[in-house]
Amino acid sequence: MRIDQVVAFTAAHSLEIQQLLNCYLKKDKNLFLRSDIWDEFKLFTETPQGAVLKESPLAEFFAKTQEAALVDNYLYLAVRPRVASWHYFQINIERPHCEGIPPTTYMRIKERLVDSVDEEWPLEIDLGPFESAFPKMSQTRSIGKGVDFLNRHLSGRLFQNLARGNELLLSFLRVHHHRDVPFMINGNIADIQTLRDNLLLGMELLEKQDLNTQWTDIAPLLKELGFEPGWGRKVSIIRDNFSLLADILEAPDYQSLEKFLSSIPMIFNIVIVSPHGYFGQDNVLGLPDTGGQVVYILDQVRALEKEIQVRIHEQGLDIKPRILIVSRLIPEADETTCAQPLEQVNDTDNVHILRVPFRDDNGEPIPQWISRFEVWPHLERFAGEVEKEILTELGCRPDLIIGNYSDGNLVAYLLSRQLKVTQCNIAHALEKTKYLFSALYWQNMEDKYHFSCQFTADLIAMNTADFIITSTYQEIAGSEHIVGQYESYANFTMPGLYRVLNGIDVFDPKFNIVSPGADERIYFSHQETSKRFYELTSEIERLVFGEVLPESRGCLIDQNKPTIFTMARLDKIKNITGLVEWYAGSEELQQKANLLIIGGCIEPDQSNDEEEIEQIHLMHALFDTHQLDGCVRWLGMRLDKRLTGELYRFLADQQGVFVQPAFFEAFGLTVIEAMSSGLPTFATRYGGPLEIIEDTISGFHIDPNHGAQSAESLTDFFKKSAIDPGYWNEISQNGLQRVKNHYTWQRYAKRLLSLSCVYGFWKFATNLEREETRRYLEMVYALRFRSSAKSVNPRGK
Ligand code: UDP
Ligand code: LCN
Repeated sequence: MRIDQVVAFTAAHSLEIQQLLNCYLKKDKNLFLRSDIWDEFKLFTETPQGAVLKESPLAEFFAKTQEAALVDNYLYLAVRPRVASWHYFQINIERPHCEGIPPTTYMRIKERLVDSVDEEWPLEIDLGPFESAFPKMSQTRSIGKGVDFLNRHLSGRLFQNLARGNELLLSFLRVHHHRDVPFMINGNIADIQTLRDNLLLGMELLEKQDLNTQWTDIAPLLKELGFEPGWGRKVSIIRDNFSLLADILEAPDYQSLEKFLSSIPMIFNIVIVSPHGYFGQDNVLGLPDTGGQVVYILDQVRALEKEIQVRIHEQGLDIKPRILIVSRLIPEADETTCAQPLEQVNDTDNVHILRVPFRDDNGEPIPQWISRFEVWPHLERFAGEVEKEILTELGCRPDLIIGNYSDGNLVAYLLSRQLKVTQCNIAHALEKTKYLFSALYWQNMEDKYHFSCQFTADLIAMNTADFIITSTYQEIAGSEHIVGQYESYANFTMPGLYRVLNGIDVFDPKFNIVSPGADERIYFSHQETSKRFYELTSEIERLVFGEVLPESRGCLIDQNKPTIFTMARLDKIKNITGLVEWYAGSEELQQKANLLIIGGCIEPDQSNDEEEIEQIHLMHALFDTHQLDGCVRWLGMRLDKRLTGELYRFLADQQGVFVQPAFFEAFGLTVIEAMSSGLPTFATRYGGPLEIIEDTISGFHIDPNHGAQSAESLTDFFKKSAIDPGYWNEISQNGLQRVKNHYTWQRYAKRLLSLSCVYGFWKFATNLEREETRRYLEMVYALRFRSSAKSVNPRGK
């Protein structure tokens, strides 16, 4: 898109453009979304006056406009010519002329739509100036591959001045120890020359040994040369690491640097913070605020523990790694274990859930569950108590702190700041892009959602994190027409609160895509019959085809039809009621398949979550209005994980499908669970599934805003499968393969641990440089976050 051409074209066709802009004026709206803008533009180009605009530079300009505001005879446009690149313009309607404006002006215009007062000096939070000296990537295809860039940059920068780079590496090797036992090098290596010389002597010494000789057998000799444990458990590994370091000291390259850094023993104790919801191993999934994040973390810790154990073994160390998942202790925890202060995680050696309560003003534990939107006033006190608990539990500082979701990331920030430990963030789902105009109209939503706290917490935590991992690219920077979740924090305004400029830069090398997997012991192909949990079949038959149960509604009369299956928490955004509506609206689809829903509960009074209660009522109303009791089965219960896994396969046996109809899904674990069980999957095109599924190859994208179309694509699929029996299988196999190639926990754990080592070194190397940003954000925390958090009136009071 060439802006000069747009400007010239506007000047040359002012009459037609004036007519186009009048179409927007006639809409009697002052804020337009991308689809509104583009639909109107297309309509106009179908008219005789508008035809000239059809193939013009203006067409691309309008196609790339994400948002527009109409104020005082001006159309203001936020244009996104490519991923993560924004430009702002104004066009005068009476005398069409297009000119660029700074982001501040655009935001000021938007503020006027909300507050009629035009505030000249609102609080502006701008991180741009702090970051200007920091290395940033420039190509959109590099986004999410921060560590590759960082390694290249680091090796280049550190060794521009080879002597300084080597000194830095030497001092880094000195800091490693575990409970006062030194690793890597000792005082016998006082300078870089000695390190070089002794590496050579060490290699000579190792040449003479059998490759399988153990560290312990040669430790005294190597110690004398200045080498401590950590180089490897046997001669072959030690030799590789010695020569790797010798190469780096001589002529560094980024691949060797990453490999070497990843081999240094740095990570033994990890703290994973996930305060809200019910964090437990049983009976929690599907409860309000309790879903994929819990599944993710429980699978993540198993994979991480295993990988750390492998690494420690290879490093020749005898250390038992420890992982603590820190969550909230909920005294009134019903049939869950959330009232237990410490719980071991199943199938792990040394992973525990450590629960710490939220407290009221008198210091008493708050007994009941608190919505994730209302946790804010409790987090600072919670972090203080957690700090003490983890130090007692571990007996030392952790080596890495991983935050989860906005609240966990804020607590991870507070802990990392106190303990001086590497901070990693995982968003899971940022709320900002889930709700339309959530920043601009925050005041209207404040009572319910408290976004003033949440977005401030996000800004602080994402800028203090040493690194951030995301499940997909689109989570960071979106796609051609969809704004990324992180990208949406770059420039935004919350009128009356603050304006944000350069809130986050998605070109920052701190971003890395590390996608999760699905537990392979539970979610595997329906064709792997020897592994199947057939003992659960009769229970599944009862659940799917049985009589009405106290926790169910509807009975499937024709049991020969395949099943359309969906499972999610009953949040509005999951749009399960939407799917029921599409199904109810298509006679043809009803003839082809039944519908099975797992989510929420059947009785509204069993829920304490407003949104869930609303959805329960809506679901009953849909059953009543469309008389769905004979073809839709709704199970309002929480199934154990094995049962869920076998259920996906049971439905695949009958050539069913899985549907994920959410208005927005950050990643979508159910999508990869279903695909890895062999169920062809139809999932929303808004969010992670857009990237997980290759449309029409390994599944299908559906548009939650176009229900009839989605129902039609489901109907087509069943029709096509009936004509061509190989079709169902083709999609099923491609889905399975897709997950196998891209979404596994083993790959995840290896990657995350390597990243932790590289960013640990990066933090060490650049610690002072980010001090200014940190101090600035401390001010934002103290002056802005705290007062917003105080204004939340939590149910705990
Ligand atoms: N889940 C479940 N029972 C339910 C609802 C969900 O077991 O009633 C599980 C599901 O198998 C998946 C997770 O909860 O592992 C939901 O994760 P997803 O990423 O799909 O959505 P989230 O709930 O995190 O938004
Ligand atoms: C939260 C979500 O909303 C899902 O989209 C993710 O799959 C889940 O967390 C795990 O990251």
